Amino acid sequence: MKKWWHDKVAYQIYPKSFCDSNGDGIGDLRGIISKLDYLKKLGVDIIWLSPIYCSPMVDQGYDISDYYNIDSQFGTMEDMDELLREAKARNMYILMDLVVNHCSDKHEWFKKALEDPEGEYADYFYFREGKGNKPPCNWRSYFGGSVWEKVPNTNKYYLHVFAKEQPDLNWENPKLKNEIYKMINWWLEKGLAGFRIDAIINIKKDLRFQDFPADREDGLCSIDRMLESAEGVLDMLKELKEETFEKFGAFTVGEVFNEKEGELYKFIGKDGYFSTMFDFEMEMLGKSEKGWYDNRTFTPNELRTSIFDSQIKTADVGFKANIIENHDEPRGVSNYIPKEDLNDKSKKMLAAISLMLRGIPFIYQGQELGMTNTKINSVEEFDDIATIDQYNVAIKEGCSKEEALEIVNNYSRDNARTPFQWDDIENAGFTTGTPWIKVNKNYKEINAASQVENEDSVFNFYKKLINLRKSEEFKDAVVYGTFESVLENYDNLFAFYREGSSKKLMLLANYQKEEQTIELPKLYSKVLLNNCDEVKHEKDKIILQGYQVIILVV
Ligand code: TEU
Ligand code: CA
Repeated sequence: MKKWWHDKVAYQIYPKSFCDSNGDGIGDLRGIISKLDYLKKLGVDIIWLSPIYCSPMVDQGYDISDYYNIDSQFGTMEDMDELLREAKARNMYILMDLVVNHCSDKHEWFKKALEDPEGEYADYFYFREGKGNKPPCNWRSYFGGSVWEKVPNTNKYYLHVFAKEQPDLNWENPKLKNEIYKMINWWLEKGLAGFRIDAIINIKKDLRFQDFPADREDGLCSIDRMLESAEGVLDMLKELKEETFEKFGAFTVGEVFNEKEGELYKFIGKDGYFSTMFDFEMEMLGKSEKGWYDNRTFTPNELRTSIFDSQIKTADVGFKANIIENHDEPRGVSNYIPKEDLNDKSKKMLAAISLMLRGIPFIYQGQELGMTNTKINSVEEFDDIATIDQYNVAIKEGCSKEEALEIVNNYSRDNARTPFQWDDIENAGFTTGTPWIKVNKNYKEINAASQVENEDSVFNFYKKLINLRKSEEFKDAVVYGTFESVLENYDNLFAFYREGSSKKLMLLANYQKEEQTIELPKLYSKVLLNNCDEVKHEKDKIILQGYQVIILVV
């Protein structure tokens, strides 16, 4: 059955870094409102806002101290209401970030819990007795160190799988669950279209709180061991959906890592817990559980296999949400294209591959301009909590300072968080004040103002891809059509068909700087999109230039 969101294009805004309307160096809601027409021009329908709730910003808003209010640095509830109205007037939909695995240690629930560690509110969290002088078990938090933090003046500890300022909420407690449902419904009644749902698999814990074998010298184990052994998250997700999203026909996209084999349909199948969930296969490629220092590079062939396998696995189940980057990742173009080959041509190729896949495209702010990783020159310049941890992990594992710095430059979440590059005036037009995080030095070459004007820009290539997806003629193939990979015997070639009930398209991408000669299995009738000036032929063969991508009607 077709759903209203199947043919939509989504866009993630990281509010703090998008557009500052009042010169305090921090992006805000009025800044977003002022750029809705820009997003409309690109072809965006659905906008996901990273958290704008009240927050001490230890993890940039993913630590929420009040779910019912807007943090003053982003604006007011009136601004939010206006954003909802202005979006609606443009047939656009707003999603907020739903961060309910944990809250902030400054949330009133947690403050009350600390005041009375035996009382009602302690049970909104996981307060547990230590083992002698030691915490209840040896799990490592995502941001380093134990997941347990001492509750002052007791032998108890509270659980935090992220930072210690992000205590985990106890989803076993019906009172807590009902508070969360109430809050979600309150927002949906206000006119939100839905949510992006943060770290949702984490809500179910292995309540035995047992040790697992240590995997680093710190004596701790990856939190993934706990997630693998926890059972029952599916029941929680079902109830969550029934109590909230389902009643409103809300659109939801889950941040789901490592769902268990064969359970995909429960997440995004016909009666799935979510509308869709992110496809993280390409993001996970080469990543090591040991830390960023141990990540490995990968070849275009490996990338192809990971993307195509995921397309095939999802085909009969539902739609995944396709991304090449987000606020937790380095910039896609920097991550997936070798430095020496990074140019508009290769950026467009990556764009075409991503947007022509079956699924819902999510574009991260600045991706449509081909924004790149930034350069971090010293430890003092990091802002992100994960980056600081990973720098220390690298040093502990024997990397030199220079090596550690290079590693975090490659993977830091700060890469995605530098200000949006609007134009070539000071601070890239992001703010008239001092930006909270440094602007990428390349804003004079890469910015929206020049790209919107230039027919050949990365921006306009994205726009063409979006138009193709939405066109009456080809929507059936691009949105609803099947995915079939071909020509897999060629190296560094991404080739696939998208076939609808009447039209069949083919994408061909030469993922290398050298040209490559291809023998097509079928004749084509038309070139719909090309990132080069021409399609070269030699008899009935096609010669693809380095990083050329073409979309054909076959
Ligand atoms: O991310 C969940 C998550 O698993 C990440 O922490 C991931 O491990 C990390 O980014 C790797 O560098 C979500 C949010 O997207 C992230 O921004 C938050 O920090 C995190 O939850 C906690 O809310
Ligand atoms: Ca501001």
